[in-house]
Amino acid sequence: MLIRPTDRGYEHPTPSEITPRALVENRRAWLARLATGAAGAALAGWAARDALAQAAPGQLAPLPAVKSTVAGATTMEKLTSYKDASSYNNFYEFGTDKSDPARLAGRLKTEPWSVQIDGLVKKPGRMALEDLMKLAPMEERIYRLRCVEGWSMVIPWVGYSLAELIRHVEPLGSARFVEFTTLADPATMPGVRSAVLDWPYVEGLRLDEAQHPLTLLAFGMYGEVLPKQNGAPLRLVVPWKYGFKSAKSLVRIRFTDRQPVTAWGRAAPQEYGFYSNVNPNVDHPRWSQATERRIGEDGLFAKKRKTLLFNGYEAQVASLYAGMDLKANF
Ligand SMILES: Nc1nc2c(c(=O)[nH]1)N[C@H]1C(S)=C(S)[C@@H](COP(=O)(O)O)O[C@H]1N2
Ligand SMILES: [Mo]
Repeated sequence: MLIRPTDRGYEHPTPSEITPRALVENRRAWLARLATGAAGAALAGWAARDALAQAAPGQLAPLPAVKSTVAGATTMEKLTSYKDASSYNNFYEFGTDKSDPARLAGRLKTEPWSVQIDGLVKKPGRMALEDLMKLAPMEERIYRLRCVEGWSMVIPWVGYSLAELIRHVEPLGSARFVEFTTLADPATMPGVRSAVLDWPYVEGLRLDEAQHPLTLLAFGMYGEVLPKQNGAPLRLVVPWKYGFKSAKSLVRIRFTDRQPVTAWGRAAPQEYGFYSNVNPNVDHPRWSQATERRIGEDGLFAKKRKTLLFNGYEAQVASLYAGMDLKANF
């Protein structure tokens, strides 16, 4: 987020090494599912090849899922490699370098874990991770995620619509927004001792955005539980918004009648608006948002991609913003 003027650019990680053991033992179910999707024989071959190239190393617990039927929840685009998705991260609680989270997040203690649900809701309380994981069937959702810094990835997430949890806890009629707070533990997160943000990391959505079927409560990726650097044990993924709205390692979900003050909004309100919908027509004050680099395509001859309105999810989400001035409500 704090792109220094001398941005060194993307440091390309080495290509992932996939062990035959991992492929055979750990990935079989996931690969089979990808290969037998609705796409038919020819595409099944393509999907299987893509999956073989992008498989997780099989060191984390598998997290089985069914293919999502939610509109917009899949794409034929090539998946980002697991290696890239789990080694080029923003998770400032572990430091501001892209490599810090993968290096330091191992200290994060994800068991036991619970999420406090409170505010304007009929059923407040603390929900254990195990209960949250049983609340709805796990689905695989292949989403593009675009960082405000100008890079994007295509990641197969595992989770269910946040709407399922919202329905379960029954918001009051007065609830208009949802505030998300993430873990800030100085003992395990070296980054929270620095003043780069006012901790804890807080994000927010309008209630109807939070209830949109594409808004994902994610527990896994690439057929396994989330790596710690990607926000274990549970995080948001809001694919039509800049990546910073997708808060990692959630500990509290609060329903409110006022627009939440977010960590990035507090740090630089003129740069990070509450909506932060991906929009090629609204530049960040310090750089254009018209194009993006797809991680994995960063070679010398790789062309930048055009950024799409709502990150390409316009058909699904544009109605949420009908009549709104997206330049004023950036
Ligand atoms: N708690 C927390 N959540 C966070 C961040 C963070 O620093 N702390 N960074 C955000 C940003 S800027 C991005 S781009 C995405 C990156 O997610 P990924 O590392 O899984 O790709 O996480 C978001 N969620
Ligand atoms: Mo980001």
